[in-house]
Amino acid sequence: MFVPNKSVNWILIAGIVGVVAIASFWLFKCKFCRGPKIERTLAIIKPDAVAAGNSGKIIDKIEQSGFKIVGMKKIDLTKEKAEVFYAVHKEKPFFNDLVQFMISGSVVVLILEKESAIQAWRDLMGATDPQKADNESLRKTFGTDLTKNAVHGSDSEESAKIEITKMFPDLMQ
Ligand code: FUP
Repeated sequence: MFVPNKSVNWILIAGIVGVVAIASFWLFKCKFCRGPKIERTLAIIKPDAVAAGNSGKIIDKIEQSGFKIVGMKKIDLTKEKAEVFYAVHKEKPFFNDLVQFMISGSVVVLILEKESAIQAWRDLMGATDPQKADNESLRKTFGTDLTKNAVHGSDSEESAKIEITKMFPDLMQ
């Protein structure tokens, strides 16, 4: 609202600019200045790695990399459970082979916790295809091919929540 007196106009403008500047600063601060967030992710040591006796070495790597193991159990997935777990890939040509592989032996499922755990665990796993994964990664070290790739990890906050609930239904999150 402008009033005839010019100096009052300037005071008004300065006030508005000030309020906008302070609001922008706090918005920016909220979005960009927050430290990394403590997250939980679901990890699976797949049947190839368990059968090869590599689960201990993988758990060692997990602990050396600063993850806290919040939950861990060795289980045999049923066909139904594996199908539900990988339902997002239902239409893919590799779906049946993937499900068969996941029920071919025991798996170790873990809940891992750390700052930015979802990305940190995916970095430690390496690329889906062990041939293309970084040298130090778990998939490069323990995986064989696109299906027998040793480990699984959630790919987002949303899927981490869903996957943790699927594998640890009794856990309060
Ligand atoms: P990732 O998130 O790295 O586990 O990879 P994707 O979500 O793309 O794939 C899920 C799983 O499907 C992988 F672990 C392995 C399997 N897969 C195959 O078996 N064949 C393929 O061609 C692609 C993926």
